[in-house]
Amino acid sequence: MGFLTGKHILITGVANKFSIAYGIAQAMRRQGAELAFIYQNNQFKGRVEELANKLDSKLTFPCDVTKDASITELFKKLKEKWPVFDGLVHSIAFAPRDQLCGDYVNTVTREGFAITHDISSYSFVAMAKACRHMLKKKSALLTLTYLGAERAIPNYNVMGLAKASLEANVRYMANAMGPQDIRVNGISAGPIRTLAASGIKNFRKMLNYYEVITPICRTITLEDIGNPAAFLCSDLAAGITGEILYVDGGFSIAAINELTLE
Ligand code: 0WD
Repeated sequence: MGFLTGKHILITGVANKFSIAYGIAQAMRRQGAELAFIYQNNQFKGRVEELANKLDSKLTFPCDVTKDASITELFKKLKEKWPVFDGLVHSIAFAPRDQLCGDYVNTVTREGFAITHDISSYSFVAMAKACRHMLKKKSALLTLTYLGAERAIPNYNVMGLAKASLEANVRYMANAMGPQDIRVNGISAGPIRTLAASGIKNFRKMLNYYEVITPICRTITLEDIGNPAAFLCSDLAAGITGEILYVDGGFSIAAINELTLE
C-alpha cells in the first residue's frame, strides 16, 4: 500500500525515459497510483506505450495541447476508461529553438512569445478546463516550472516569461478550483538533462556550475522530483495548494558557498 493507492492520475509530457514526467510516473506507481499517459503525436506513440507498460498501464492517448479539439477528444476517450479520476501532471513546455539563445530583446518575436506562452502556460488551464467535470474531490493538479520565472537566466529568455505566467496560472487555478476540493501546485525543478533541456544553449555548462553552487553539491535526479510530485498529488498534501515547491537542491536560496571561495 502506497500513499497514492486508489488514485487515478493522467501523466503528460513523457517524451522518453529521461523525461521528468517519467520520473514522476515511476514515483507515483511506486506509491500505488494507476496511471494513464498522453503522447504528443505518432512519433512518440511507441515509446510512450512501452514506458506505460513498464508501469502496468495500457492507457495511452494522443493529444496535442495546442489544439482544443485534441484536448476534448482526449478526455472523451479517457472517460470511457475512467469516468472520473484524481489528478493530472502537466509536464509540457515548448519554445522555438531560435528563442532560446542570445540577447533576449533582440531574439524575442511576437510569434515566438505567443507559441511559448500557449504551449507552456495556457495548456495547463486548457486541460483543467476540459477535465474539471471528471475530477473527483481531493484531486490534485501539478505542473513543472523553473527558476527562470523569477530570475533572468541566460538563454532561457521568453521561456522565463512563460514560466512566470504558468506560476500565476497555478495560483489562479488553485483559487478557482479550491472550492471544488481540487488542489493545484507547481514544482520548480533544478536543471536536468532531458530532450527539452537540450534546446537551451550552454545547458551542460549550467549543470557544471550548478554542482558547485548548490548546497547539496550535486544536480537533481528524476527521483528527487518524482517523490515530492507524488506527495503533492496525494492526500498527505491536502492542505497545500497554489504553492511552488523548489526541488533544486537549494540552488535558489544560495548566493555563494565554500567551494566558490576556494
Ligand atoms: O532542466 C529541466 N529539464 C527542467 C525542466 C527544469 C525545470 C523545469 N522543467 C520543465 C520543463 O519546462 C517542462 O515544463 O519540466 C517540464 C518537462 O520537461 P522535460 O522533462 O525536461 O522535457 P521533455 O522530456 O522534452 O518533455 C517535454 C515534453 C515534450 O517533449 P519535446 O522535447 O518533444 O518538446 O512535452 C511534450 C512533449 O512530449 N509536449 C507536448 N505534449 C502535447 N502537446 C506538446 C504539445 N503540443 N509540446 C511538447
